[in-house]
Amino acid sequence: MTQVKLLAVVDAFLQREHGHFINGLSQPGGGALRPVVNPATGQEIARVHDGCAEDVSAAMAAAQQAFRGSWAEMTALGRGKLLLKLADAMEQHREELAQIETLCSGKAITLSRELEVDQAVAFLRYFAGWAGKICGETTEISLPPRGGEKYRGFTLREPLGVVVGIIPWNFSIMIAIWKMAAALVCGCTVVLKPSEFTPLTMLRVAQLAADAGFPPGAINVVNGNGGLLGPMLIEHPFCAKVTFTGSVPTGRSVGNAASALAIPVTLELGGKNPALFLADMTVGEMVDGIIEAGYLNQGQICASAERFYLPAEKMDEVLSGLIQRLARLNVASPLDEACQVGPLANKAHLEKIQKLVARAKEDGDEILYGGYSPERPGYYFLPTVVKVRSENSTLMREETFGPVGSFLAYHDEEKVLQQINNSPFGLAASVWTHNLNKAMRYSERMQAGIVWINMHSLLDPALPFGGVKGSGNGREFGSAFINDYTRLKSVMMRY
Ligand code: TXE
Repeated sequence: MTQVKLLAVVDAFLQREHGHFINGLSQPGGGALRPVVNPATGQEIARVHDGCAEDVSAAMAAAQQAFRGSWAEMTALGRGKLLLKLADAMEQHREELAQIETLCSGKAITLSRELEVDQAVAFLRYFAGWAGKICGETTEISLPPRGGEKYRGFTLREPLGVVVGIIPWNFSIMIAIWKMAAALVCGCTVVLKPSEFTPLTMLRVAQLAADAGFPPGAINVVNGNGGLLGPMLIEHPFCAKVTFTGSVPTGRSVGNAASALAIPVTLELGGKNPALFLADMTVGEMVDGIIEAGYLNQGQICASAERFYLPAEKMDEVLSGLIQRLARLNVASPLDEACQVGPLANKAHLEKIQKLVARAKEDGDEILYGGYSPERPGYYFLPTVVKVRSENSTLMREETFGPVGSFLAYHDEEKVLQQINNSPFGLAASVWTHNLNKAMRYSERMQAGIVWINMHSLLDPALPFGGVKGSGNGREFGSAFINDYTRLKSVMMRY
């Protein structure tokens, strides 16, 4: 066991008074104190003041002032350089950020280091590379030149303004960085609203950004109750764009609130992602693939697979191999570097998963492994394997967002593709096979924003990410993000 010792700076940070980060300064605010609970122990580790209307107004005003002033006056390359400086600072504070993240979310420390910090740094550097490359185009104008005059047209890419970014608890740094870096490199400024469960890490990142030279107001963080602050932020007159990642019901309400005011909105919501294994894969390859697709970070990844389709003739052998592998995983404190199964992120989430598994039992699904919390403090739930009765089982339709794989055997690839697409959601999917022809054809037919072939869950900043159907709209990353954070202005001239 290699239990990580908390850094002195982490202890000191937890003991500070926390609230918001507005106009370049840490501002506790005066709202009620909300406890931050370590999901590995159930113990309170810090307290954060809830925001109120005054905090929202102050953050939005600071962001608007920076948008019109210091941030707009900076050159595009200057903005890119600051993003690179923040990336360097996060790298230097890697362990500190990773420890704070693990304490708030229960994420295994190795994942906090590699996914939250290292990946956030990679995304920051990717977006920084767009600085100076976001531009319009010049176009020929076809108006008749009656008196010999000529025309020329061109487009300008203008930043939208103040972007409100609403962040979930599953990747409190990385998802915030996706939204923040994309907005900033386009010339927008941001007000971030972290999840109530993970309010600390972005406060620390915002301070690192200020220390790196970001002007006051470019990056603001307001903490508190999402149901209260969300509408205030979206309806604020300075809000020019909303970008949200989180649950389907909250996302719908955010989408409705923004659309009612004609504010552009990007929604990255959950779903019920499928993974299809074709019969040519070996049992070992299928087991490895299922663990990668469904059980990383206790399944708390929006792109994780929850519906697994296995060839009927191999189903029993694969499930028995999977159960043997899951049984060997190390259930441990997330501060243990050998931890492979940590707690779920919060009590409410644990209770939601417990209810869904209880409903599955009532439905007549077979819980082959797990399905309960081990005897230890904190919000643990064992990796769970469920052989579902049919595609109509609750667990084939409702997102658990947890370590609960639902398995259905199939006999006919054509029919299973129809079952896979018969879902109101479409964030992510994967197909696993050595048959290139099938891999290409099936990936084209699967209804999802991203389809992986022989892999699952891994994202790259160069490849757009976002859902189809009920899983949201808009695309993050690639060049696609530019459309989401800028608008085109046309200029036409006669000479
Ligand atoms: O998510 P919410 P919650 C799933 C997961 C979990 C369930 C509820 O199954 O058990 O959702 O989690 C803010 N206007 N996912 O309640 O509500 C909120 O403060 C504007 C899946 O944490 O989606 C937080 O910052 N904002 C998911 C953010 O929205 C509002 C990731 C997300 O919270 C708001 C997280 C409102 N009316 C949970 N109400 C995924 N698929 O990525 C809340 N918020």
